[in-house]
Formats: sequence, structure tokens, C-alpha cells
Amino acid sequence: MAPASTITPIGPDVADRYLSLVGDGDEQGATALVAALLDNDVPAQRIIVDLIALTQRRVGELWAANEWSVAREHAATAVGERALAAVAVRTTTAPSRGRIALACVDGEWHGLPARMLAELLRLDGWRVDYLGASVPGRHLITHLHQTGPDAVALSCMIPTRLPRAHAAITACRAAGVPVIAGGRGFGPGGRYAERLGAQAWAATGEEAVARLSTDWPPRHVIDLAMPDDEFFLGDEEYTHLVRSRPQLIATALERLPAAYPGAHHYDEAQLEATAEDLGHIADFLAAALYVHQQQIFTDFVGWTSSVLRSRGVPPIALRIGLGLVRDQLIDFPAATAMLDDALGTLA
Ligand code: B12
Repeated sequence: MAPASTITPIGPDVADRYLSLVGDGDEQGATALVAALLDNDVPAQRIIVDLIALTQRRVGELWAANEWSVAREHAATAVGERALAAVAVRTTTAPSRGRIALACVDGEWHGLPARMLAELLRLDGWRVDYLGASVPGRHLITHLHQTGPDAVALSCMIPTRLPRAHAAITACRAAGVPVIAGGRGFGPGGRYAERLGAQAWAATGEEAVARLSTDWPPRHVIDLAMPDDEFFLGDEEYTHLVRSRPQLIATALERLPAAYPGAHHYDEAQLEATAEDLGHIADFLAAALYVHQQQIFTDFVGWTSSVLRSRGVPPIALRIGLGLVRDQLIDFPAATAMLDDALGTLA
């Protein structure tokens, strides 16, 4: 293995070494590696995008494939945060552009992707107020009134947070601050971002940097304050599902042993995991109803079935879970159609 001081570009050898360091929870090794890259004139942006971010995605795959435990993923992510901080501390940039408030949507705990974006923007000369994970809408708005930024950058990594993203975007518009949205929660190609009223969307941190430096505020925005009927998305089915979530899960758990005899012997941890899975079904279904997009629910079911498969959970378990939720929603045609469609993809 090459000593840290001789490392130059970010090739597969460096990526493998960094992955093994984060997988080992080796904070000192990982920060020494990024410091060595900086010493060798590798640009900070490349370290963030090609090393830290790419590795995080690999960490996600390893977790999803059940090769890494949740604890190992958490430890690796914590090391990733430190490596990013090590890059930030070594690269000071005087602000030469405007000011951006960057926040994760309420209930969105993926703070690291947003933090990476914060550093990329800072390196490009923006003053960035990084507000962190799960920022309640009202606090975000207070911050806007206190600081008057040129943009809000809003991160949403999981679609279940889209209703909250909508509330935040609407409030930012009302406060007169344009929003650039990002993160995989906004769907492929950011298709839900515009639907929820964001002025712009970017797929990656680098795309956001390019967009904000060339076209901000976006030329096509006419009236930021427009509260539009078009943006009213939640309907009765969505509201019912959100309100009845606890009861829905409790009833499904009660009925589970009759539908799936193996559940008679579930221990406390298995019951807890099942309740969590049922909660995810309810949350993804609610998000799909909110933006009227079947795809959100179908993608979730496909993703869940592969995660469960890699953990040796029989495919029938997911079918049963979906069925137990469906049986309680008979008067809700949009929800049952979504569940039927997703059940069809499982068959
Ligand atoms: C680490 C991690 C966590 C950590 C986050 C800790 C932290 N401090 O960030 C914790 C443990 C909290 C977590 C929790 C969960 N997670 Co998680 N997590 C991840 C993981 C492994 C890495 C995230 C990351 O850092 N990615 C790296 C960045 C760089 O990814 P990126 O998308 O390319 O980011 C770029 C763009 O998205 C964009 N971007 C991001 N934000 C913004 C904002 C703006 C304005 C712009 C313009 C651009 C932009 O710029 C970024 C930089 O280029 C991902 C896997 C993955 N592929 O990302 C899963 C992942 C996102 N998680 C997932 C899931 C399911 C969950 C949980 C539901 C798990 C559970 N059972 O509880 C919870 C949900 C928690 C919540 N409510 O938020 C799934 C989501 C799947 C889906 N259906 O959408 C993923 C994809 C894992 C997987 N392989 O399936 N997670």
C-alpha cells in the first residue's frame, strides 16, 4: 500500500482504500488520506464528489445488500462526516457571491449529502448557512427573515418527506426567496420538485453550483408569492391515511399472525421491525397519494422487496404486509389502486 504522502489522483486504488478505512471506522486514517490528497493538489471538489460522495453511495449498497450492518453504515457515515470536515477546514474561501440558506426538509435526516453541497457552494464563493438535518419549516422561515438570503437550497433524500418539502417551498416563496431543490427524494430528474413549486432543481452538488453561478434568481420566475391552486396536492385520502397511520399499523400487527402464522413466534425485535416496515408502507403510500404519483410507491415496493430478499425474508411477507394495509383502505380508491398496482409488480 502506498504511503499517504504519495497519493495523487482519485483512482480505484484510493477509492478502495478510503472505503476500507471508513468501513473500519478509521477516522484518523480517512482524514489523513484526504489531507494527503489535498497536499498533492487534488482539488477539494474532486475529493468531495469522487471520493466521499461516491463512497457513501457504495456504503448504501453494502447496507442494502446486507453485507454491512446498520452499525457499520452509521460508523462509516460518521467517518465520512469527519473526512468532509477535514477537507473544509483546509480550504478557506472568501465569500464573493451571495448568501444561501441550506436545509434538509423537516423529518429528513440525511444531513451529509446537504453538507457536501454546502462545501461545494462555499468553495464556489457563496456564504452558506448550513442549517442541518430536519429543519422545521417555521424555523427555516424565521432564518430567512433574519438573514435575507438570495436562495434556499432544500434537500430531500426520501420521498416520504415530500409533503413537508411542499410546505417549506410554499413558505419560502411567500417570504420571497427562490428555492433550488435537490436530493433523490424529488424523484428521477427532479420531477416532483417543480410540481411542488421549487424554482429550480439540480441533480448533483456540482450541477447546483453551475446553476447558481449562471442563472440565479432563475429568469423564468415571475411571481414568487403566487399561492396557486395547482399546488394544492394533499387530498382526502392522503389526509385520512396520515391521520389513521397509528391505527392502521396497530390493526395490521393484530391481524398479522392470522395472515402469516410464522409471526406467532415473533420476538419483540421482530415485531418492532415489522411495525417499522408497516410504517414505511403507510408513509410511502401517503407521499405517492400526495403528489399523485404511483411511481413513488412502486419504486418503494421494488426497493423494499430487494432489501428484504437480501436479509432472507420470504417475498410473501411483503405481500402480506401490503395486503393488511390494503384491507383497511377499502373506501379509498386511489390508495387501493396504488397498492394493487404495486402488488402486481411483486407477482
Ligand atoms: C448515510 C445514510 C443514512 C444516514 C444519514 C446520516 C447523515 N448524517 O446523512 C441515516 C442512518 C440517518 C439514514 C436513515 C435512513 N435512510 Co438512508 N442512506 C444513507 C446513505 C447510505 C448515504 C447518504 C449519503 O450521504 N449519500 C451520498 C450523497 C452524496 O448522495 P447523493 O444523492 O449523490 O447526493 C447528491 C445529490 O443528492 C445532491 N443533493 C442532495 N441534497 C441536495 C440539495 C440541493 C438543493 C441540491 C441542488 C442537490 C442536492 O447533491 C449531493 C452531492 O452531489 C444512502 C445511500 C445513497 N445512495 O445515498 C441511504 C439512503 C438514502 N437511505 C435510505 C433509507 C431507506 C433510509 C431510511 C428510511 C432507513 C430506515 N429504515 O430507517 C432512513 C430515513 C431517515 C430519514 N427520515 O431521513 C435509502 C432511500 C431509498 C429510497 N427508497 O428512497 C438509501 C438510498 C439507501 C438504499 N441504498 O436504499 N440513512
